[in-house]
Parts: sequence; structure tokens; C-alpha cells
Amino acid sequence: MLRLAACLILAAPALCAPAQAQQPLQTLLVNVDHRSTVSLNGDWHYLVDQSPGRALYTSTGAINDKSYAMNDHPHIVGPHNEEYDFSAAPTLKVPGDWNTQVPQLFNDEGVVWYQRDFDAQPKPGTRTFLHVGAANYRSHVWVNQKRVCDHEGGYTPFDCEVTAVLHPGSNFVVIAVDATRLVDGIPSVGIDWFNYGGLTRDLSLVTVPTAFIDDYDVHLAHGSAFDPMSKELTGYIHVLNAPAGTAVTIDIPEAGAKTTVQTNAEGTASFTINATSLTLWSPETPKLYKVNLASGEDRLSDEIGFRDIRVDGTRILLNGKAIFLQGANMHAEAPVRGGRANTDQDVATIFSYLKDMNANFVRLAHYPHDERMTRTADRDGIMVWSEIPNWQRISYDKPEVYAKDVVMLKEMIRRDRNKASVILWSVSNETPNNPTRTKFLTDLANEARSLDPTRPITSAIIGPKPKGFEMVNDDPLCAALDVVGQNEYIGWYEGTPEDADKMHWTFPNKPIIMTEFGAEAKHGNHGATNQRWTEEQQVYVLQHQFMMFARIPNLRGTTPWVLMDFRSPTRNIPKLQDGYNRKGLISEDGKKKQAFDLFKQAYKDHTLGKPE
Ligand code: GCB
Repeated sequence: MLRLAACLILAAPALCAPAQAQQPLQTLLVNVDHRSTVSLNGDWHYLVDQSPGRALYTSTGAINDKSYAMNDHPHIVGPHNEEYDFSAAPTLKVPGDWNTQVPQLFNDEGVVWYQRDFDAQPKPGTRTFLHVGAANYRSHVWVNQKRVCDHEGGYTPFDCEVTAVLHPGSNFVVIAVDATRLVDGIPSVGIDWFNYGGLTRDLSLVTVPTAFIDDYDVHLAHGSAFDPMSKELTGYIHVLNAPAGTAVTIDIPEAGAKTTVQTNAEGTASFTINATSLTLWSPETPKLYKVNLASGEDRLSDEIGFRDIRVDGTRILLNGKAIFLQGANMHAEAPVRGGRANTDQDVATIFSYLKDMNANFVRLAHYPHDERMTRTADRDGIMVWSEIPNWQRISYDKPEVYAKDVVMLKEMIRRDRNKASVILWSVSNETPNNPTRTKFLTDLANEARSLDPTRPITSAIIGPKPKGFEMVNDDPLCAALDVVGQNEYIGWYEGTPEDADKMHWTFPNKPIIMTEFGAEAKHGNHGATNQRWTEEQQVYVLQHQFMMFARIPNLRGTTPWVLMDFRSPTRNIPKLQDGYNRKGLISEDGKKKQAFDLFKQAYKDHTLGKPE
């Protein structure tokens, strides 16, 4: 907003250029799903821009505010003018990726324009925001012809304030979503998943009082050691626009905890209260408490679990008890119907798979998933690894890319910091080991730690290549991590499955999660254990992995790659892949492969590793 304002007031062309430079984190409303909102989900008219965005960008690359954003109409009589017309254009369902809705858009990675009308009755003394759950990858939003915000990043939410541009009655919103992959984007251009474009998550209008609760953090006090007797809850509530001294009440009736505190000059009210009774959240007892927040005219409730997660030497402790994470990786791919996972049904199906395999953990790869996932994880007692999309190579040498990354990190943490299920923030996956990247990601890990000192920070490391049967993880990035994730594909991308029997690992003295391993198999393709792409070989590779895991003393978790086959345009072997990465334990249409049963049994018997 600031940038846009400067662009309008100072008419400074550099500031009006497209959002190549990320804006600082704008107001981001947390817990929007518990506010009363006006849903903007449904049918939106769309127009496909001619690549590379001729209506969106001017010849110098600036955003063109005078094209489709005007939502003009061709005049039937009189001089010839506009050559587009949203009102007569076809529609796309929101939320939804465009790729799986319109066959011609399946491979489209350009700009698509969305438009819809909506009614509003603005009330004095209120502010209204357009909340976008996620739009991949860059978005530019106009309401009633005025640009209200720009956002970069395909997997985190953002809010555009529309108070000043709304009028009573019918209004309209136009959003240009640009799914073009960018070298300096996060992720960058080469990815092994499908770059679904569009307004992929829920959209709503949120009206709040002028001073309102935009952010808060309510958690079990995190001292230097876990105290099983402590029932101390602490955190902050931030009230935007509140003068210093504004009263804020937090009430957790079932825990017998209530207090009223005052905001400081920044609008932050810190609190510490003792609950009279508290059942800690865990996979066995995923207890959530109703938390009521109130300040002035604003009221907001949440359901929050309280627990302690920390690392002690090579152990991961949940509420003081050592745990072993029995998990799986998951892309945000909708089971059976395909496309981006963004409905209650998608999430219910994914969690039914996790429960069926006796999992207590899921790695949400390689970006934050729909908030329904972490909400359901909270309710179902599944622990979560949440990651920002620093996947393999991004432009680690560029300060502006670091700035974007910090915004994405903040958006991820802010949305989900009150979710007890989220136990790990991951800053990256499989990044090249060099000093520039190590400095970048070490700074980012420290940033994450200072934003949230209550959770361990992690990353999935790859390499180095084995020397004979010696594998030494001496990646300097590990020094910045509390928990080390290790990816390896022995028996698939390197060596034979049996090599795993002899492999000896040397790890930092930290908890290790084997975050990726596996082999591809097409569901229903059967053969001998040495035959690639068969379910039998997938099982065989995994069985040898299991033997190797037994010799890693600080192993504290396993997440096979991957729970379900997922679309990836780089996977093109006909009849075997057909556009899917086939390392899933389940096919994209929900059929369980033999490898699923292997994990189901191993997780039932707890044979893959020990908590300590
Ligand atoms: C990896 C990546 C993951 C890929 C996977 C594969 O190491 O982290 O994103 O999809 O390997 O199947 O190659």
C-alpha cells in the first residue's frame, strides 16, 4: 500500500514498476476463518492475457493500470474502443487453479485476469479488507478501477485494504494473476511439481472495526526447560490502530485463564496468565481450547492447543517426552479429482490416508499448504513440518530475493504460529552447499528463530555424494538448524537398493529426520524386485532403507517421498509417469500401492526408529 501510495502521490516511475521488489509485509489478518466474512468464492469471469502479459505490463514492464483492470465494455455503437468484456467472458471457479478447469489452460503459465462483482454496504467506523488465501504467483488487485495491492508468492495469504475504494451497492474487483516462473522468484524456474496458477485458495471480504486485532500469539510459556507443572500461557495480541493503553482481554474459559492487558505504543499487548487446569496438546490428546479475544469493538475467537516442543541433544521432546516422527511428505495436490488441494473434502481424504498409515507427522512439501491442513492437523493430532519454497536453486546472491523470502517466512509463521500441530519451521529443501547460500539460509533460520523462539528450525539437506559406503553430512547449514532433515535416494537415483545395507552415515549431533527417500512405481505394475517402476521394487528399495535407518542412532523421524503421486511436468515417461512423479505410496486417484502397507505395518509396530 505504501509503495502504491508513493507511486500515486510522487508519480515516481521506479516505484510504479511491477512488483519485482517485494513490499514489506502488509497487514495480514490472522484467523480469518473464525471471523464473519463475505465469501468471494464462486464463479469469476476470466480473460487470458496474451503471453507475456500484454495487457498487464507496459512495454517497459510496469503494471498497466489502464487495461483490463478498468473492466470497461466494448461499445456497440459509437467509436470502437475496448476489445475485451468480462461480463460476457466465461468463468472459473474460485478457489481453484485454472489448469485443471479449462483444458486449453492446462499448460498455461502466464497471466489470467479474474473479475467479479460484489455488493458492499460500507459502514462508518469500519475497515474492509480483501483477503486472498493464496494466488500463484504474482497478483495485482484493483477494486473499482483502483489498484489496491500487489503481492508476490504463491502459497501464503495476503490482505488488501479496500475501505477507501468501496461504495454502497455494486462494486467490482479485478485480479491479474501471473504464474510466470521467475529466475528470482521463490521457488525459481526449475521445480519438480506442477505450477498450478490462479486464485487457488479462498477469497473473502473481511470488515473489522477501525482498531482491530490483526495478529496474536498465544502459547505455553517456553522457558529454558520444560516444566510439567507449569500452566503458564503467554504471548501477545496486536491491535492495529489502537492508541497506547487500549485494553485487550484474553479469556480461555475451559482453562480458567482470563486477563486484561494494555497495548503499548506499537499496539502490542503482552500477557502472561496461569491456567487453573490444562491438558497439553499431543497426537494422543489433541486438546484445543476456545480462546476469546476482545479489544474495543473487536471480538475474535480461536481454537488453540498448548504444548511444548523442543530439542534436547539428539532428542525431540513433546511436552518433555521424547518422540519419533512417523510421517510422510505431501504436496498440496487434491486426491482423486486432481489440482490444488483446497477443500474440506481434499483435506479429509489426505488425513484419512495419514491416519490409515498410522502416521503422527506430515511434512507439507515444499511450501505452506491451505490453512485447512494445519487446522485439521490441530484437530486430528498430526504434527506438521511447514516449509517455505526455497527449493534447490534460488538466487541466494540477491538481497532483494532475501527480502522476498523474509516476507514469505513472516506470512507462513504469522498464519500458523497458533497451531499446536506445527512443530517445525523449515527454511529450505535441497539447496546447493556453497558459502552464499549458507549465509543466506543461516540468516533466514535466525530470522525464523527470532520471529518464533518456541519452535525448532529445520531444513532438508541433500548430499554429499557417498565416498564408498561413507556418507558424511558436513553441510555447514546444519549449524543453523535445531533439527536436520536428510534427503537421499539410494537405490533410485544413486547406487542399488542393497547399497543402503552397507551405508554408514555421519551426522551432526542433532536429531535427524530422513526427510526424503523412495522409488517410483506405477500402481498396478507388478514384477520382480529388480524391475524398475514395479510396486515390488518400490517395496524392496524401502525395505533396504529401513535396514539402514536402524543404524542411525539419532534418527528421530521418517517421511518417505511421497504420500501420493503428484503432477510434475518433468515426469514424462509414457505409460509409467505420464506427467506424474510416481514415488507415491498412493496413486493420484487414491489407490494404495504395496509400499503403503509396508509403512502402515512399520508405523504400527514402531520399528523405524526410537524416540531416544
Ligand atoms: C527431491 C526433491 C523433491 C523431488 C524428489 C524426486 O529430492 O526434494 O521435490 O520431487 O526429489 O522425486 O526426485
